Amino acid sequence: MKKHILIVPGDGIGQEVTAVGKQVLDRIAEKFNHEFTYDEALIGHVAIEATGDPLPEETLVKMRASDAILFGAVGHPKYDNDPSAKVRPEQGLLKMRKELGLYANLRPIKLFDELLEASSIKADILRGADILFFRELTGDVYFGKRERLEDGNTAYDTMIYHKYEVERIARKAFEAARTRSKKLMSVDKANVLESSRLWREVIQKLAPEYPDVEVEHQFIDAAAMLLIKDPRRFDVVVTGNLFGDILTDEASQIAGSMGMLASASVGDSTGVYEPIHGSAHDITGKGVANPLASVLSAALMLDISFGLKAESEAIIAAVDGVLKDGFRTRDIADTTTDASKILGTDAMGAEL
Ligand code: GGG
Repeated sequence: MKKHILIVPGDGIGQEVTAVGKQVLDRIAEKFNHEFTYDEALIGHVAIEATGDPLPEETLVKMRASDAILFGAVGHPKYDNDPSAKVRPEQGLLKMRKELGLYANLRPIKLFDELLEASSIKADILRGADILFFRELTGDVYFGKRERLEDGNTAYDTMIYHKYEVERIARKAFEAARTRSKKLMSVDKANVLESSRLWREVIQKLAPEYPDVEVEHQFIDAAAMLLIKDPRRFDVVVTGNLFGDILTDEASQIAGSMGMLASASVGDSTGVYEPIHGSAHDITGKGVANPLASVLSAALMLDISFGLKAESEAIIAAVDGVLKDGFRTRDIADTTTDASKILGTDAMGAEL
């Protein structure tokens, strides 16, 4: 199979982990006799530095021309302490999602058995947890009107959802639930927010079209609590952009570390595959970042965008293999880890 993949490392550790993700794609191409060609493009802080724009037009053109995108992360600490900055790395990420119509962000919470002890949650309530989040990606406060009033002391963000936006992601989640345990949890804040009442109404109206799927509604606060208390109660979860952003970071602790969680953003055009973690400037350049989320994102790409199931499974098996062999990056190491098996980014990539 011939495919053209755009590599968009972005900022911070995005550069380091995406390099490993690409190496793994190369190994798969060689092993399974595929031809993957690559191009590279800028986004985020590195793009602002080079062009003044967090998502330059040239990057968008390359994105549209590719079969899939392996993405790293965006962000830079200098903007965190400068609330007045008008141009920010994250704007590149949001514009990319909007321009490419990437409305569904799939975040599988896969717990490798070897990492049961690395999790912040007790192993006995965790064993067997397997969750697939659908985070809506093109609506919510991320895209609603926002403003700081002239007095400088008042600000607002608008949480906005349209029926069609809820419907299209809900359909994806219902379809996924059909292939799994036939249970769908929808998370909202319908006791307070009007946009959540619309969200719930749309899900309830769709439910009769999927009579084989049992639907449960949870408020975001209750869902956040249940996720820690009883993670096995969750299977397929559909939620909005903001709640999904927060809830999946929480869920990363089930998998042992943010460094283990891959994601796929899909919708109207080219799919984007990226770790859920950000640019992590505190560890950038130290060579210690966990590359496995990028590697597992490459596996999602092969499965979802190219339909290469065996190749995707080969990557997951390789990750499982290195963990079984005792290798860890420092984020997933614990007191029982053999110090000689705590690897840096590149060394972990080389073991795969
Ligand atoms: N790879 C994910 C990433 O770069 N995250 C940084 C970020 O700004 N995330 C906000 C979001 O995902 O909405």
